[in-house]
Amino acid sequence: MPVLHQMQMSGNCYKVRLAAHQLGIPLTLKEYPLLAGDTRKPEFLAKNPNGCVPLLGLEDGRCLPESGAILWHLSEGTKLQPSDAWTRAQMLSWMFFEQYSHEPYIAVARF
Ligand SMILES: N[C@@H](CCC(=O)N[C@@H](CS)C(=O)NCC(=O)O)C(=O)O
Repeated sequence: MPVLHQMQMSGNCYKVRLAAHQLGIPLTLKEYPLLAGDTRKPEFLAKNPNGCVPLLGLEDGRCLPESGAILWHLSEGTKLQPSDAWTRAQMLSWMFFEQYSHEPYIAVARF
């Protein structure tokens, strides 16, 4: 089963849990307490040199950071990702907007 390295209070991690739940994809959750510093330890940095969660660990050992990339990977070929090229580009447009214009201002302020 894939492992989601995550923080329960993180909106970026919530997006991944929500999509996986809607798709019926079971995930093992590995929690990284905010102030514990575990995302700065060599074991974690070997998986994601950027030192951030969410990080999706696949059963074959591959690791995928960045919530948008994880959402894209999980939703590939499912009802959550359109098949039409234009609509897929619109989906990406909203995902880039969320990361560049929403997350740093609204989500971080809320946090
Ligand atoms: N663009 C990244 C942002 C990841 C990010 O900022 N993660 C935060 C939690 S939301 C984190 O890991 N903070 C802990 C740390 O930096 O040690 C994504 O969407 O996954």
